[in-house]
Amino acid sequence: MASSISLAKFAHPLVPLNSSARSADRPLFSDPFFSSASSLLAASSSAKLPKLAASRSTRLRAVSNVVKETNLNSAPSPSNLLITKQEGLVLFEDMVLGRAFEDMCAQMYYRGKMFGFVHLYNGQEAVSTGFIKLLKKEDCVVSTYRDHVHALSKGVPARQVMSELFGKTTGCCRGQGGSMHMFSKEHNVLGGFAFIGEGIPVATGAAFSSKYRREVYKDESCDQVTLAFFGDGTCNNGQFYECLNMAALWKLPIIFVVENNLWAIGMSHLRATSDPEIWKKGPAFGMPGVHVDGMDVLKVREVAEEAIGRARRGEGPTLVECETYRFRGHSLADPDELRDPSEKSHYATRDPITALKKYLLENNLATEAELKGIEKRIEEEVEEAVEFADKSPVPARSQLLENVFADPRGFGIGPDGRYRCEDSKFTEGTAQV
Ligand SMILES: Cc1ncc(C[n+]2csc(CCOP(=O)(O)OP(=O)(O)O)c2C)c(N)n1
Ligand SMILES: [Mg+2]
Repeated sequence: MASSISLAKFAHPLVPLNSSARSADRPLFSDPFFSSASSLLAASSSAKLPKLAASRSTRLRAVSNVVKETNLNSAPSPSNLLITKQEGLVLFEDMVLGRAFEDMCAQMYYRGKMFGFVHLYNGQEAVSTGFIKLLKKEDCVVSTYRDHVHALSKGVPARQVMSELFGKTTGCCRGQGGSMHMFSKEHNVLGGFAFIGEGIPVATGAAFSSKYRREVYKDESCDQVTLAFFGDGTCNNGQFYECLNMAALWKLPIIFVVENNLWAIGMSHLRATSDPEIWKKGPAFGMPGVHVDGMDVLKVREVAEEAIGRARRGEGPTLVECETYRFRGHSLADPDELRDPSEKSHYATRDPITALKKYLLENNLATEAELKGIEKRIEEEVEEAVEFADKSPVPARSQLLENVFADPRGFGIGPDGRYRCEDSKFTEGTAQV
C-alpha cells in the first residue's frame, strides 16, 4: 500500500494529527471516494498519488455547493466556508448536548443513581455529530457500549436516555437496557452492544434489509443508510472482517465508522494491531478507506457527507477511520492511570467543541451571546432530564422476565407461577428445581 506514515509519527502524542505535515504525508486519505473498487486497488501505487491529491480540492468545492443549495433558509455564508450559520449552530448544539449530558452522567453515577458500567464519550463528539446530523430519520445507527451520545445525536430525547441510565420505566428501553444498550425503534437506533464488534453484523443486516427491500421488493423509496460505530480495539475482532467482506460483496449501504481513540481500555492501539492504519482495510476489501481528523467536526462532516451520499446512491460501503481521543477513563470505574499525562493534555488542547466555537466566531457565523444561549439551554435540558429520570417510576417486578426468549417456566418461574428469585431456598441454592 502507498503510505509514507511512520509508526513513530503516528504514535507521537505531540504531533497534531491534523497538521499539514501529516496531511501531506497521507495523500490517499479520502480520495478513494472517486474510484471504483478496482481502481482503488490500482491507486495504491505511488504513481497515482498526484492525481488523487488533486481530486481532493474538487470534492471540497462540491461539498460546499451542496451545502449551499440545501440551506436556502439560512443566511448565505462566504463561499470559502463549508457550513452555513444554521448548520454550524446545529453542530455546536449537538456537541454541547453530548458533552453536558456525559458530564452529568458522571455526577449521577458517583451519586449512585446509575448501576453497572458507564462509558462516557467526552472528546469524541465530533464523530457522532459530524456523521449523525447528516442522517434522515429512517437511517439507522448502531453503536457500542459508549452509546449515549449516538442516541442523543439521532434524536432520542435526553430525558429518555437519562431515564434509561437510571433504570426507570420512562427510559428508551423501559429501564431494561441501561447504559450500554440504548435502543429506539422510533429513532432507528438499533442498539448499544456490550460485546465489542457485536453491533457490526447487526448494522450489516440492517443495510442488507434496506437493499433487499429496494431491489427485491422494488421499494424505490427505501434508500436508508446505516452507520456502524465502533472502536480501534474492535477492529482486531473477526466480525469486523466478515462484515467488511459481506458489505463490499453485496454493495451494502453502510458506513463503518471507526472511532480510533488510540486505546482499548488500557491497551494501546499501536501494541495491539499489526497495521495501525485502520483505513487501509477498506481498499483491501474493495471499498474506499478514508482517514479523517476526528477532533474536527467540519472535516468529519465533509467525509461523512461523501460516504453517506455514496451509500444512498447505491455505490456501496465505506470504511472511515476517525482519529479521536476520549477525555475520560475507559469507563467511570477506570482510574485512568495508564495513559501518559502529556498525551492527555495534548488532546485536551484539541477539544472539538472549543475548535468549532473558534471557527464559528472567527468566521462570523455566530456571536458569543448566541453560543452562550445554546450552552444555557442545553444545561437546562440536561437538568430537566435528571429531574424527570429521578421522579420516574422503577419498572414493576413483572417486567423482569419480559423479552427473555427462553421459556421462563422452569428456571425463572416456578410451577406456582411465582418468580423463583422470590423463593429464599432458590437464592440460598437449596431449592429443588
Ligand atoms: C467480545 C468482547 N471481548 C472483550 C470485551 C472486553 N472489552 C470491553 S471494552 C474493550 C476495548 C474496546 O476498545 P475499542 O474498540 O477501542 O473501543 P473504545 O472503548 O476505545 O471506545 C474490551 C476488549 C468485550 N466487551 N467484548
Ligand atoms: Mg479505542
